[in-house]
Amino acid sequence: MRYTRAIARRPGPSMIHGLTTSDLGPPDYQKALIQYDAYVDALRDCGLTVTVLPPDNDHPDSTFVEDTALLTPECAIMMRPGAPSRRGETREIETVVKQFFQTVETVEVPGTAEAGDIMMVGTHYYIGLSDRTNPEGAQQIIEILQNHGMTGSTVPLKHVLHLKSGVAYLENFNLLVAGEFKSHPELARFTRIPIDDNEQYAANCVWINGTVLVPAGFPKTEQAIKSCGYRTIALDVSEFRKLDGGLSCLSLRF
Ligand code: CIR
Repeated sequence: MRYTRAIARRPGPSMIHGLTTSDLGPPDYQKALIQYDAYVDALRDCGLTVTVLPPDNDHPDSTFVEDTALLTPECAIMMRPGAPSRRGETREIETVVKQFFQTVETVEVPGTAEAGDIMMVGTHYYIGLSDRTNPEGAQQIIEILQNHGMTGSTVPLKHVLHLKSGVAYLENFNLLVAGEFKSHPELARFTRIPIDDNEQYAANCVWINGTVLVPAGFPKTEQAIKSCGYRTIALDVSEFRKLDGGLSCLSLRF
């Protein structure tokens, strides 16, 4: 697996009104922009050609582009976000996705799905059932995947926003796992790298072409990843964490 491209969207000033369950306070927009630019630089450092879209200030959470689409080697699938305030984010992303994909499918009513809930492992996709992704949405995605020669299965979640808030696939069957995923039966086939309970946020890492982006400030997790032989790049994403967002959420990689 080698990624060549990414789509990202710069945050707008309205990000301070983004959805959150955290008690970390509103993000500092200027600081977020500096962190964002370093993130895009890191994507480029991993060999990706990055399309950075201008802010969509009508949608405070629109910088979290990962949730709007699932990009597979065979097709793109536009999501229908479970958060009503995020539904309008997909329209413009779809026009961008169509520049790169011939086949673009869509999750339809009554399905809801956000791709932060979807983890790719080769041609299989694990789909978290969460407050944002419902069984109808997951079923539609599984059928679309099967129509294109891929497979999918569901993973019920209890405590995190999205599946990838708690797990990160690092290829070679290595899976970073936090909290409820340390013993989740659906994930038994992986070599699980457990995350210290004090570093739960660091479960949202991103593997890109052999390098793993890790959030700065979580030394045990970064060391555990290094010990598995990966190069790491630590990035400060404190302002995005205040909105329950992390490294994976900030781009679509394909
Ligand atoms: C939300 O609640 O939808 C945003 N504030 C955060 C989305 C994070 N996305 C992700 O984990 N893939």
